[in-house]
Amino acid sequence: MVKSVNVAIVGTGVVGSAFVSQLLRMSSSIKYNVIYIGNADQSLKAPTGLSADNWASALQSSKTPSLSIPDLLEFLKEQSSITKLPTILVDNTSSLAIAQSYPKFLENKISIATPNKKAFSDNYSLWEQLFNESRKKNDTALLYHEATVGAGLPIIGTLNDLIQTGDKIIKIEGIFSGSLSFIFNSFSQSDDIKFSDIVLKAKELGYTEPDPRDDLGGLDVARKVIILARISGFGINSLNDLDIESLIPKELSSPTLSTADFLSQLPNFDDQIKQQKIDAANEGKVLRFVGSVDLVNNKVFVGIAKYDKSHPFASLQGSDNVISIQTERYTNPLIVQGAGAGSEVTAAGVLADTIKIAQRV
Ligand code: NHO
Repeated sequence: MVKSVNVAIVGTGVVGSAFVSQLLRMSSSIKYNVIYIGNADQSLKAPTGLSADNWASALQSSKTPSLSIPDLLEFLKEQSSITKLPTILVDNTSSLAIAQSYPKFLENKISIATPNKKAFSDNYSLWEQLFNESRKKNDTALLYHEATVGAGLPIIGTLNDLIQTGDKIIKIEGIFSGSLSFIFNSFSQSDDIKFSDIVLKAKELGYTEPDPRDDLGGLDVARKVIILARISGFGINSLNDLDIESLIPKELSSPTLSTADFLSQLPNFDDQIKQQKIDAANEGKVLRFVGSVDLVNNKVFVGIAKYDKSHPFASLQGSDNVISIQTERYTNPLIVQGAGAGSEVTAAGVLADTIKIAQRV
């Protein structure tokens, strides 16, 4: 008999759209019944005849508003009991409210695959609810979040495998932001290039968030670092416990400043970061925006660091991510490198998690 699972998808933006298309195009020995697709406005409940080519127009013309979280939970429970099939919720939003409701879905035997960092990098109490021992022992529902760090790169799975096989993590260090990777890789390429010009270029190429301050502030990197630290057993309580070195000049940190005004005033601060670059070059080094977790000294760092030109972080290309994991077994660090941002690779990371769940439930 063919194995079947129910799949409910919330969020159809950059990642969600690529996810739905990849899922509907995939050929598999498991049958994935899409029972719900919704975004912040509309939804399709128990749709039939969906294909990779028609789902977006079907959703756009739907008159069904999206379900509230409690209604979605009830709908999924009802569908599971009618179809007698396991259900997977795919959260492709960045909603904190949805993230906070994961324990409820899991308690009701609904598995989750997600690139949403909120559940794993917010307050530690939510992390504990999701990963405590009793849930691990009784879990009939699974929770996978590989794409919360490094998009589709195998980082979280690798880290979990190392820990579960008894290795001891010593240090994790990496370039975790596609946009900041591009900005610093380009900045180190020439003496004349201005930092503010690269930020503009990164925005034009679609590497940054619509407001580049969301990348420059370092919060996205900090969330990824918290996730890796927690998996490694370093229980950081919240984002407030981290010292994040923001690339937003203090003078431009007012939340009322528009994106356009921020970008037009950023050139006034080019000299500051240029001097940092010159100082690093005088030591034969380049600047990179990194995150690190030092498990020997219980220290976490998010900010600019200097690396020798021969270091793997110095030779990174484009918007790639690189993560180095040093352990008792891997005294020479294990290094994962490749595209760490973008809709297709991120969606593929979420889809790979969905497949793993479908195979295991
Ligand atoms: P969008 O495009 O804003 O889409 C969000 C969708 O969620 C919309 O359809 C919206 O209607 C829906 N939504 C919001 N609230 C909802 C609610 N309460 N109920 C139902 N629907 C709701 O966001 P993205 O870009 O598609 O991102 C989706 C998730 O993936 C976010 O959690 C994001 O953090 C995560 N993610 C995205 C990316 C990316 O490339 N866009 C990456 C990783 C994770 O690898 C990427 C990355 O790290 C990029 C990073 N900026 C970097 O490294 O430079």
